[in-house]
Amino acid sequence: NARQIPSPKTYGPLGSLPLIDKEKMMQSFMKLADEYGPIFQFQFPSRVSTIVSNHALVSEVSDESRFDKTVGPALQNVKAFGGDGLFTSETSEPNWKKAHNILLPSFSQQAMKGYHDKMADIAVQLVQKWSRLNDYESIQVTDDMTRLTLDTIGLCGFNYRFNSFYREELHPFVQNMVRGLDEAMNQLQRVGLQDKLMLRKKRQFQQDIQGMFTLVDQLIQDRKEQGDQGEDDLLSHMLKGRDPETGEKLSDENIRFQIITFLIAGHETTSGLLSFALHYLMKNPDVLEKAYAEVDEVLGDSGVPSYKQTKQLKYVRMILNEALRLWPTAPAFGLHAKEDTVIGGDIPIEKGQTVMVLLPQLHRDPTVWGEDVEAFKPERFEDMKSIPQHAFKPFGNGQRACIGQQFAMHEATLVLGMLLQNFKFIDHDNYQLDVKETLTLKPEGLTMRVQPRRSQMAFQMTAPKQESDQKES
Ligand code: FDE
Repeated sequence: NARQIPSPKTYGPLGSLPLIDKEKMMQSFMKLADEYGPIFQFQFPSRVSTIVSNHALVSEVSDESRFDKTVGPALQNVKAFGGDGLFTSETSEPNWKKAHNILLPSFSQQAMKGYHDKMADIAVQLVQKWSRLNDYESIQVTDDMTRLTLDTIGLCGFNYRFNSFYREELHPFVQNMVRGLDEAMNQLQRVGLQDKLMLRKKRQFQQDIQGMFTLVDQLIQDRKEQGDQGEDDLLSHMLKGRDPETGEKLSDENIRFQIITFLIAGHETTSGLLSFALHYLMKNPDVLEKAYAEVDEVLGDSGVPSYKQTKQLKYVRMILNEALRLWPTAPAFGLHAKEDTVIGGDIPIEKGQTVMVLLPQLHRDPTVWGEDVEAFKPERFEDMKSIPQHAFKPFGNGQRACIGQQFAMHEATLVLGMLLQNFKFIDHDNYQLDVKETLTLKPEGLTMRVQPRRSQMAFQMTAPKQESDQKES
């Protein structure tokens, strides 16, 4: 006997749209999941979305023999500038597997050693900026985190300096990207004719896309002209790499899409993660105390953390994981059934039918996390093996999971470690969490103040310790 999937009520051609806050779609879906259960169908004006959000059902749809990633409506719109880059291509598009094979080694744990000094270079810029603030000046947290993560992926990926800490305004590329992503999301909520009438938005969208292409094509062009200078970054890997399966290289057009993809995927998500972590640290003094203790023990006054020291910041990583549990900054992903199948024992899913995994709700499943799901407790991640498979998926699923996971976690651990090493965090106006949704999530309007924790900034002690580490071993 097939079970009917619960579905909120509809309002004619608007479907169920009037039930949700259009600015906060994910958070509205979380409330609907509380009301309608771990699987429900949401009627948009021109499509229906099936949303799954508990551990049992997500375990089933994570089975790659039955489900594969789908480039859902939001990603379809992003395809206008992400093209067949890794994020916005179907698994069946030839360039997905090819680029995946070529790029996998560039994101291995081994590769992180190579990026570490560049990550530290940008992190030092952040610490210097904060250390020069006056007591009464407050920090726009998400803006500075966005400067940091954009500059990091730019430098590690393409040896390009956005120099975001030297500008008030966002870099023009970021303006293009933010507006482009915003438009891609807004297109989702417009009803047919309404969308067609948005001529000025469409023109702006085209201009933004052109702006992104121009910068990136220039980067590729410059690198080709200047030839191989021994760079060891994503761009050089993409230009030189051959798919071990087919022997083929990536085309210039595809490299353009990959670069844009890494810039998008690699910075909003990681900056949101760092921002949420800072918020929760300020609201949880016990956690903050433990974090300071770890950082003082592992790093002390020893200057910019080495790769090895960064790996030792175990509690800092647990804090980041707990932040990703409550607010996974890439909050949802889409899958489709490869054949007719059944989930939850009696819910038929037809071949090609899509489901959306709603991560913030999955990460609040009381059968996994207990009744205190809203509490910020990094100790949940003390032993990663104790977390059931498919209960925690901030980096997505299977072969289509985030290729940048190690990169993001290494970067975020290093940065949070350095901020803890150097600053007292002050929640000066008792910030109340307001989660803003674009393609990603971030704590809207979060500000903080800082005071130095030591008389000598740790970063003034010059170069990272990389060298001495190597001598020791
Ligand atoms: C991916 C990803 C994902 C999945 C999605 C879907 O499925 O649709 C997710 C969930 C994610 N990712 C998440 C995240 C978070 C964070 C923090 C990050 N992420 C970060 C990063 C960085 C970088 C560079 C990246 N990221 C990248 C990426 C890519 C390329 C992708 C696609 C893959 C494939 O192949 O598909 C992703 N990422 Fe991430």
